[in-house]
Amino acid sequence: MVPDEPGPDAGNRWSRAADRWLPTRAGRRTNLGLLGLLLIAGGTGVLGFAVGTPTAGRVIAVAHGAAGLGLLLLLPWKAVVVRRARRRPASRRAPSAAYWLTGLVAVVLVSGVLHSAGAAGVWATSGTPIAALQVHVGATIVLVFVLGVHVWGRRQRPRVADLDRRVLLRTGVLAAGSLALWVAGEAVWRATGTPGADRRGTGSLERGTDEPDAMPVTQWAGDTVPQSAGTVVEVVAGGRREQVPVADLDGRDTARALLDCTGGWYATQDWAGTTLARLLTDRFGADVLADPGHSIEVTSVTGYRRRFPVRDAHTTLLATSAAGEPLSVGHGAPVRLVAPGRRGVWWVKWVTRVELVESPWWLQPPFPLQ
Ligand SMILES: Nc1nc2c(c(=O)[nH]1)N[C@H]1C(S)=C(S)[C@@H](COP(=O)(O)O)O[C@H]1N2
Ligand SMILES: [Mo]
Repeated sequence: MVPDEPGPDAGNRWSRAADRWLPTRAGRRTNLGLLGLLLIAGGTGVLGFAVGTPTAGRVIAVAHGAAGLGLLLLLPWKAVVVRRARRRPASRRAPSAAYWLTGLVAVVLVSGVLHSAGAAGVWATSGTPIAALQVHVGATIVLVFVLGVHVWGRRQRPRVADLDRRVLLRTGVLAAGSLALWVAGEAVWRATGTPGADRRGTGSLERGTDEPDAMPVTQWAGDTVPQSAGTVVEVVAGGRREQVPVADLDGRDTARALLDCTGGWYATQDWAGTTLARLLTDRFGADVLADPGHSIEVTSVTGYRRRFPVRDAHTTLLATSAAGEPLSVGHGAPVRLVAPGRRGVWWVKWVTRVELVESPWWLQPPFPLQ
């Protein structure tokens, strides 16, 4: 690490010793490398919440972890850039955004590593532990704003010359080094037997498989458990509508499926209810699902909603029970969606309405707004 210098006097002994050992060619490429890693980490972080399938989820989670850890590899170079900036007259020095940035990146990195180690909570306020992952996401949101300010002030346009062979080679070395750090981290979790060793590909930890009561009750940002949910589901397609009593949905179809919450936990249950395909085709005929450009919108009594491609209709269940017991209120009673292969945010609870709509499923916010 770089010894903290007292001021702009560059000539002292520490500084000269450091100059000899530290990388000499630090500069815009270091900054571009850091920005690239941050963008990869941020992008894969958001994608990781959207993707629910194991293989894609794993690739994204590994890229996310490696990009985050890769920042550490560029630290010695960045230290030189910072040291140089500190020698400039005070008026031209980095404003305090840079210090905030350093602190925030540290919080994001440490909370990310804690989560991957399997830490359930980092501290408790009034008995509810705040998950490391919540700190990670919260600090990232603040980081995005501060980083925006910091980068905007010192925009550096990539040049064609940045694509020479040496740079490509270094990029490869950085990528390999980042991956190696990630692998080393996993090896440590394994060797020490931390809970993080048993993470799912998405990074989630197991909580309450085959025991719905032990499974966490989780709300997406801002939604709350309703006082009461109706006992009828309104089913709509092509201008026709039917009121379906929830009792009619009981146990006609079953699925053993895994709920993986972006909050960092997962559980597998035996769910029972009725598939969306059966619900719709029984009432409106087989043709109702024929157009692949259509989608199925599932709405909660709270207003929370998600739209699904019609191809999902055969695997997606309106479930009324888990592990042979009726759902609890927290888990979506009397009826909730079970969407195998999709992250928890898609599993709409307290369903009141299922509608076949003529627009495609991707015409919706990537995450619920409620
Ligand atoms: N209506 C509604 N459904 C919802 C949510 C919500 O906030 N409101 N949260 C979703 C999220 S993020 C997850 S992970 C699962 C959690 O289901 P559980 O509380 O039964 O464990 O429900 C999903 N369904
Ligand atoms: Mo979730």
